[in-house]
Amino acid sequence: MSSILDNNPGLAYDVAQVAEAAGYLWQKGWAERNGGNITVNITEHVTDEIRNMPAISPVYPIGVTLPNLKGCYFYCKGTNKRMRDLARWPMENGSVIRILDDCASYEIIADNPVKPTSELPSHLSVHNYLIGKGSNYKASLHTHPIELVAMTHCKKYLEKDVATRLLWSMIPETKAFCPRGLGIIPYQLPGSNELAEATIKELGDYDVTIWEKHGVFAVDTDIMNAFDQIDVLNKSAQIYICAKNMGFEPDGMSDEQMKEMTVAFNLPK
Ligand code: 2HA
Ligand code: ZN
Repeated sequence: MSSILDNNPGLAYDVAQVAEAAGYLWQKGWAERNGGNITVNITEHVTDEIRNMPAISPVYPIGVTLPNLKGCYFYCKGTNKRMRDLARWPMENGSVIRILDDCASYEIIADNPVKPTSELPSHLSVHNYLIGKGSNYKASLHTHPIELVAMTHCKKYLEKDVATRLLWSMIPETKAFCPRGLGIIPYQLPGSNELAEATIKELGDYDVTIWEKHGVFAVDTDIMNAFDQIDVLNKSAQIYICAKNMGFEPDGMSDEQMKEMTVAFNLPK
């Protein structure tokens, strides 16, 4: 069977990266059943041939109007699809969609009529926001990292920047590779527009946000970078929990050590 990926190395590479990341999410235990979702703005790889491809689905409403998405194309994980299956068969467990000119609806164009993720309103609203501010970020990733989600069940970690400072202080690399920290988003219904709006508000200040008692939502230039930011944060959460399990509260890097590292790595304060 022919695929939209044929003769399009840029697009094939993006989708291969999504499949690789999906495998990591499963291996880490962050993607039970159909948990988590991924969307990537692939518009830069779209050729005239792709623009002329007919729809293979009905037109579906997005649920919101997103003016910056006019003419955009996205690879989206399918709703109810498993990350572990997507890792092996990305075009059977996800699809490429075209945003229609009303900026409020979409159609599937390839390879199979796999309906996109239930978090599509959040994902597309975020892409609309990123394009609007001239960002070069193309990927958004939602997943359920165990230790980070566990921390959101405790009020003190939900206060602004408390978790960020704690996680940064566990190991120098965490601030180096997640320099904007972790934004906190109070509980909202999964898939709701309220959740999308709250996420966008926090993405002004953070690349990685956490949905209370649910999971993480991260954005970056590509899917691997989005994954890596979550991975370094969750590693720090594991170190913190490991120390607590050994029976002590970890000291964390001192303010002096944090300051020295911030200057040495040229990081934002
Ligand atoms: O797509 O994780 O939040 C499955 C989810 C929804
Ligand atoms: Zn989820």
